[in-house]
Amino acid sequence: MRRLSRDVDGRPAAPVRIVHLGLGNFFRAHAAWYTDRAPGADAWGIAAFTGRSPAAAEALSAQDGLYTLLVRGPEGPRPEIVSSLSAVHPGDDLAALRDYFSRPELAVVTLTVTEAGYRRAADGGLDREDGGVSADVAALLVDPVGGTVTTTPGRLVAGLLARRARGAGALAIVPNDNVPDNGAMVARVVTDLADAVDPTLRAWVDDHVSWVTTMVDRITPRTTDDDRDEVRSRTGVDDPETVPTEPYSEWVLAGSFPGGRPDWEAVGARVVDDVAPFEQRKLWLLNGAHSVLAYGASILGHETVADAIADPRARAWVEEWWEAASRHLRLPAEEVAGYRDALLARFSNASIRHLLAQIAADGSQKVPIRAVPVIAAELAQDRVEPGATRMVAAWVAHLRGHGAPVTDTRAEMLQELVAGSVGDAVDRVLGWLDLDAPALHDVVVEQVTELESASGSGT
Ligand code: CS2
Repeated sequence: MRRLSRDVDGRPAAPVRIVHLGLGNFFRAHAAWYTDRAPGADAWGIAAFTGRSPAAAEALSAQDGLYTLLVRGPEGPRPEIVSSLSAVHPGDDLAALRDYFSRPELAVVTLTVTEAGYRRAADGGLDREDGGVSADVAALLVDPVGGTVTTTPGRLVAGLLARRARGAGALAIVPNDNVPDNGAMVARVVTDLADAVDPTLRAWVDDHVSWVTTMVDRITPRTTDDDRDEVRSRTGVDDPETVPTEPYSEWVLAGSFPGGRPDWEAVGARVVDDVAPFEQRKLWLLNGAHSVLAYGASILGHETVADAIADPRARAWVEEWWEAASRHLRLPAEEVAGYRDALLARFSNASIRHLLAQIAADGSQKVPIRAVPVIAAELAQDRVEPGATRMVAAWVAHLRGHGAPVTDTRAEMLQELVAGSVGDAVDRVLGWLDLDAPALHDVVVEQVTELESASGSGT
């Protein structure tokens, strides 16, 4: 069976002007795909560093950085080859990372490291208690040009130190993770770490780094054998690095690019002054509904988003959640209605096997930003509606052992929060979420109790 190679399948590798951290499926279906299709793509190569799957570096390098995007839409699956990865490195190749950062032609650094990857403390700043963070600070204090770092803020500071040492000029840092105001968020953790390592670095960073804020969207699950088989039978190529995705895609960016950037707008990205309305629309309506389903519908026994949304009970939970969230969006009602219809179609796409268990992971990072702003806005209007609180209730039931398995970087702390009676668990979780309003307690306790009995009955 044939393997991909640039001699046959793709364009020649473009010179590296973008570094990416976190080479997972989402990046390959999103920013790498926009970069590949942008006019002038032959001048914008990406050097990508793996995150949680270092083996991908070897597998992708063996096929010259090329991979097949399998776009699964209503007209059937459509394979597309993406050529924008000019080099792929394991995440611990710090020599390569420092080398790219010290090149003046490097203009953009993109990130998809998941919400947990930024190592934030509860106040949004860098979590100095995190073992990886303190090890990175210690390593860079001892050896700023060669110290071994592992966290995302640590790797960025190591890169920026190398860039400053070479006088290589300004660049843009572009986080592509689902966190509100993600440009300011990454700026904060990186400058916190920089301050701890070298107090003179902040002034250089202020002058040389542009923090770009984004909203990103494309539903991209993990690859299955079925995806690889589909590519094999349609193209005659054996591509273990196939990435399945949906046809829909959105990328909204705000911020400057002092070293230039690919013409992403020509292929559908939007550059705006304020990302916030887009980000709330997407985070609350899409990701919020995802979390409602991940916790709630997995308790009903469903495995994927498409299965869950076909169940009238789970679908009603999503609609109720949307009713509550939509009341607080700063967007025209027709736009919200159109977006909700589109979401129903996207969630119903059964050719995408999007596992609820995958979405359920890292709830400690997701629930606070997906549920809390909506519940708080409801409380400010004296409303406590079950539609708004169900995500939290289902999360509590999930943490207490119902539905999808618990995978969370803060699992131990969460287990302590939900121990004991339902009432105590709800109190502690609401307190942890800074939602102390007494009016919420009874509603959430009733919902958790209901969900736990649904789980027991297996319906
Ligand atoms: C999902 C997202 O896993 C999750 O938390 O809600 O990955 C979602 O699929 C993407 O944000 C869609 O753009």
